[in-house]
Amino acid sequence: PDLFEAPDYYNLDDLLSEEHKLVRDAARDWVKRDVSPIIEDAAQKAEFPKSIIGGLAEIGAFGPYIPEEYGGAGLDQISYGLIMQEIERGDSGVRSTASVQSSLVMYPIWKYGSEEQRQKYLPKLASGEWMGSFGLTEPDHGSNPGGMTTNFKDVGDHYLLNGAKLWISNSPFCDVAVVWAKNEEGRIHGLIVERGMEGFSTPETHNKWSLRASATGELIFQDVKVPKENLLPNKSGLGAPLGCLDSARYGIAWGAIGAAMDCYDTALRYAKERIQFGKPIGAFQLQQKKLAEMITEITKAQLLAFRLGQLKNEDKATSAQISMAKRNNVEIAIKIAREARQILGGMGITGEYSIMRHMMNLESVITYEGTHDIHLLITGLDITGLNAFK
Ligand code: TGC
Ligand code: FAD
Repeated sequence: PDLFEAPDYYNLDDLLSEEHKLVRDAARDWVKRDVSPIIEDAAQKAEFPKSIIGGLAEIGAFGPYIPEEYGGAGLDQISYGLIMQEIERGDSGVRSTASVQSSLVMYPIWKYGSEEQRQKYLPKLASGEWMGSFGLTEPDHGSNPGGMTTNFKDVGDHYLLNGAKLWISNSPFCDVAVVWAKNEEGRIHGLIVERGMEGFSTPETHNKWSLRASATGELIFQDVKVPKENLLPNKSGLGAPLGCLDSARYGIAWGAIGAAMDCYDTALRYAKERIQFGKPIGAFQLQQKKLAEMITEITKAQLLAFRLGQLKNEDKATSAQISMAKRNNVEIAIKIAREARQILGGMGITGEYSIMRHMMNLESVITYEGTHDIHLLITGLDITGLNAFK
C-alpha cells in the first residue's frame, strides 16, 4: 500500500489547479501515513479508530467547502471530491465519517441553521471536537423517508421528540445529531439533538460484515425535551434532508473512485509480480482483460466526477446528475473490487491486502445514500417525466 500510484490515464491532473493538487496530495499522504497502517486492524476488531479524528480535521475533511469564518476549509467542490477520493482509497468507513460530519451535519446547520446555530456548532464540528450524526432512516422507512413517524410536539417552552432512527453512521459516539422529524401538521423539520438530553440514547448495531471500521447505530428518542432554538429555521419539508443527501452523494461519487483505484493498483502490481506457468499472470489475456476494463471504468468515472464537480462549482448540478454519478461510480468500484480480488487468488481473501475490505465496504455504499435501484429510478423519472415512486 505504501507504493500506491494513482491511475490517471487521461491526464486529469492537467485539469486540476495547484490548490486541488496540494489538497489531494496532503490527503493522500495522510491516508498513507495514518490510515492505511491501522485500518485493517480496526476493521477486523469492528472499531472506529478515533485516533484519526484530528487528522481528518487537519486535512480539511470536516467541512471542506464550509466557509472559513465557520471553521471550514473554504475549498471548492473539486477539492472536496478529491479529499473524499483519497480518504476512501483508505477505507469507505472513514470516508463515511467525513461525509456525515461535512455534508449531513455541517451542511444543514450552515444552509438551514440560524446564525447562532452556525456559531455554536460549526467550528467545533470542523475541528472534530464534536462529532455529528444524521438521522433520517427509520426501521420502517429507508428508501421512503417521507413516510417517517419520528415526531415532535410543541409543548410551550420546548419541543417533545419521540421516535427512532436506524442505521445511523457515527451514532454510538456522536455529540450532536441532526434529526429529521414531523411536527403536528406532518411537516418535516430538522432538529439538533445533543448527547446528554434526557430520553436520548444511541445503541450500536453489531455484527456488520461491511463498513466495520465505521460505527453504526440507532438514535432513540423517548420524550426528549429539545430546546426551541435547536430547530433548523430556514428550510423544512423532505427537500431539506434530500438537499443534504445531494452533497453527500456527490462526495461518494468521488470516494468510490478512491476505493476502485486502490483495488486496481493492488491488482495490477500483483499481476506483474505473481508467476504461474512460468510467467507473470498479467501476461495472460484473461487477466489483461480484467485490468484493461478496470482502468477504462476508472477513467470514465473520473471524468464523470470531474465534470459534475465543475457543475457543482457553478451551482448547476441537478439532483438527477448527482444520482447518476453516485450510482455509476459505486457500481464500477464494486465490480472492480470483485475482479481485483480474483486476480489475487487466495491472497485476495486475506487482510494482507485491502481489496476484500473495500469489496465488503462497498456493499454498504451501494445501499446507503439511496440504493442502486433508487438512483436508477431517479434517472428514469428525470428522462421520462414518469414517477415510478408514486
Ligand atoms: P418527492 O416527492 O420526489 O420529493 C419531496 C420534496 O423533496 C424535493 N427533492 C429534493 N430536494 C433536494 N434534493 C433532492 N435530491 C431532492 N429530491 C426531491 C422535491 O422537489 C420535493 O420538494 P417539494 O418542495 O415539492 O416538497 O419525494 P418522494 O417521497 O417521492 O421520494 C423521492 C426519493 C425516493 C427519490 C427520495 O425519498 C430518496 O432519495 N430516497 C432514498 C433515501 C436515502 O437516500 N436515504 C439516505 C439516508 S442518509 C444515509 O444513507 C447516510 S449514509 C452516510 C455515510 O455513512 O456516508
Ligand atoms: P429498503 O428501503 O427497505 O430497500 C430494500 C430493497 O428494496 C432495496 O434493494 C431497494 O432498492 C428496494 N426498493 C425500495 N423501494 C423501491 C422501489 N420504489 N422500487 C424498486 N425497488 C425498491 N441512514 C441515515 O439516515 N443516516 C446514516 O448515517 C446512515 N448510515 C448508514 C450506514 C450503513 C452502514 C448503512 C447500511 C445504512 C445507513 N443508512 C443511514 C441507511 C440507508 O440510507 C438505508 O439503508 C437505505 O436508504 C435503504 O433503506 P433500507 O435499508 O430500509 O432498505
